[in-house]
Amino acid sequence: MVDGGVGAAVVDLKNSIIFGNNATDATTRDIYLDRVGGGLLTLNASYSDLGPISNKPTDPANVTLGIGVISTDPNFVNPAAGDFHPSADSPVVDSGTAVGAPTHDLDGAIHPIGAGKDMGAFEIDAAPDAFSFTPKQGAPTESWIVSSFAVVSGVSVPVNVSTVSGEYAISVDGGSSWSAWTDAPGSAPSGAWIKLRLQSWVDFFSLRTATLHIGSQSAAFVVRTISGNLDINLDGSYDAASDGLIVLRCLFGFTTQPLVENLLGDNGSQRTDPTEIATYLGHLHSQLDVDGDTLVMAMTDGLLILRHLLGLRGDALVAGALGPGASRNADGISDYITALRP
Ligand SMILES: [Ca+2]
Ligand SMILES: [Ca+2]
Ligand SMILES: [Ca+2]
Repeated sequence: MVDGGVGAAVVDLKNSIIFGNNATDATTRDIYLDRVGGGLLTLNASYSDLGPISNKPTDPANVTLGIGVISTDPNFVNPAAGDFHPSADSPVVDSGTAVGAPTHDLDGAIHPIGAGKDMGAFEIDAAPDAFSFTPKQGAPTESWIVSSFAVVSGVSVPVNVSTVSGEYAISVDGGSSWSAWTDAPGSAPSGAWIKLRLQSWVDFFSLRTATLHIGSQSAAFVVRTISGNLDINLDGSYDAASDGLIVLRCLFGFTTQPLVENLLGDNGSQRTDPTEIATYLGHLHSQLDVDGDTLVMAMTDGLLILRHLLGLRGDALVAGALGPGASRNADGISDYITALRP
């Protein structure tokens, strides 16, 4: 309430927020002006967010709403709990003026942060740091693939989170527990971890992308499906005597007809042209490093695949067939090859 007595009273409002207030004469008024007869009362406002003004109709005060005055909910973080920091998407952010403003806000932050000074007592940082996701190669088809997590940083208030073509989950306890997966917009505080997931494509060697938005930043999570499976001759089954031996011959350097000679039989193979098979194996090549030593070799990877197709497991699978730098043990190799024969 501004009460103008006899004489002249001039009130200047700048960088101020007066909202959600209950002024004297009505519950829906934020500012109540009462110019007592005989006095002069002037309200000049600029760069402020002001709710409805009650200007007593008899002898009204002189009100000037100048540049930068808005009347929109400032969207405080939690006013009921006494937190009057504006939210990241508040209209007061970057809408104030630095002219005549103090150098620090009520928290001690130095003005301005972002594109300009915020109205009100607090200067928030609503611009998160950039983040990114590592692309995923060789993902199984039609499966949920989960990204690494991004950390919300560089902000002093919670920021909006949303996704396109994916689902996200948030942890606010350093990854101990996670929210349910969702594609609905939400928000996350500074320090939160956010991971993204998407459903990989049904086809081999095909990309699918989901995007996560954290405030003004966004990053894509790109997932490419596995290049193919071990049904090399495309007859609907995984067989040592055809698929396994073709892989082994390929890794020994065979091309053209010797690659498939006497291995296709008459069993309904739909991929029989040696050039087509060589192209298919070329796509699959990097995924044939089944022992995980970064090399694709006939007498290790090729033999391991052949043995797996013959049904060998454990020591019988890997004996004498591991590269010196193999990073997978028998179980790991078996799991890896199993994924290639879904
Ligand atoms: Ca600002
Ligand atoms: Ca086959
Ligand atoms: Ca290898």
